[in-house]
Amino acid sequence: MNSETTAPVTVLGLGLMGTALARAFLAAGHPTTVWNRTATKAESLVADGARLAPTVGDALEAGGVTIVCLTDYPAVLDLLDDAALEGATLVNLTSGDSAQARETAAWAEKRGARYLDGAIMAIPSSIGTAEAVILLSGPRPDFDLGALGTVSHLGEDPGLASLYDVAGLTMMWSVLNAWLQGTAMLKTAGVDAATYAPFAQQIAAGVAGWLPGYAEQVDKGAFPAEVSALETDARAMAHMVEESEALGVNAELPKLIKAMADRAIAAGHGGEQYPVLIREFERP
Ligand code: FVH
Repeated sequence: MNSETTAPVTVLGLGLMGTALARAFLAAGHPTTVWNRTATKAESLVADGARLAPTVGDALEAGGVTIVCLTDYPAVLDLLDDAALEGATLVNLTSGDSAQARETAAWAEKRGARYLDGAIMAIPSSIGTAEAVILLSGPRPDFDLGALGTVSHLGEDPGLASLYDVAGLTMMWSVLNAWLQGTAMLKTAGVDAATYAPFAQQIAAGVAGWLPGYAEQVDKGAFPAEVSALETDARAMAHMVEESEALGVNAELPKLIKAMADRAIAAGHGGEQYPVLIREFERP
């Protein structure tokens, strides 16, 4: 056991995720104090060596870092409103948006706490493995949460972890929706989801490989058509809409994709490359 894993930690909130966090700390050797509104949820952790604090105040006094993982930010404020936070180090891993994170940081700092906001981009069963991505933002941490997974500090702005979280969720659901659209189309020809999945996986991996080059174009604000012009892409998008309608499957996503490209073309960007659509995404 190294000195970092002997650092005490406290976990407030023992839902599915909070329990996984506390279990990973215990497994790594951290002296772990836990508290949950419904105390019975702590039983198995206590059996594995966690200390159950009788009150939130007692939990906060246990020393070290206090991880907060509740349903939402109102629950966090509700729980900690009457607590003595002077000198505490809080890491709030509850999901929310960047405005909530910044407001909660200001609220906690006013009460004398050091506050980091965070986001967990993982499911409970992956906590404690390198696959679990934990994002932190706020003051640079002088503690180690490596027991939980792959932890990255994104910067001083406490809203950053939530912003990355929401950006990541947008990517995740967009990819899944695109896969489901293709699956619905192929099912009409008797191709099942499992047959299409490896093909879709290959496309997704290929597209992922374009991102660094496309990011360079976005950052420079210059979109030379090195591979394909947007107006060429738009012709393929028309096939996607027509095919969906002809097959009698949902055409909302193909229409949305095409409508955004059409607007950019109407604004004079038809000869540029796809990432020029950032202009559409940047608009309210
Ligand atoms: N589970 C997951 O896969 C996702 C992965 C990505 C990140 N999320 C976020 O993590 C937060 C907690 O999620 P969870 O899955 O642990 O949620 P639950 O199992 O529903 O547990 C909720 C805990 O919050 C406690 N709680 C709620 N309201 C209050 C309150 N007013 N005062 C005190 N505690 C409160 C609740 O207590 P109890 O009902 O057991 O007494 C649970 O401990 C969440 O932000 C996800 O978006 C997880």
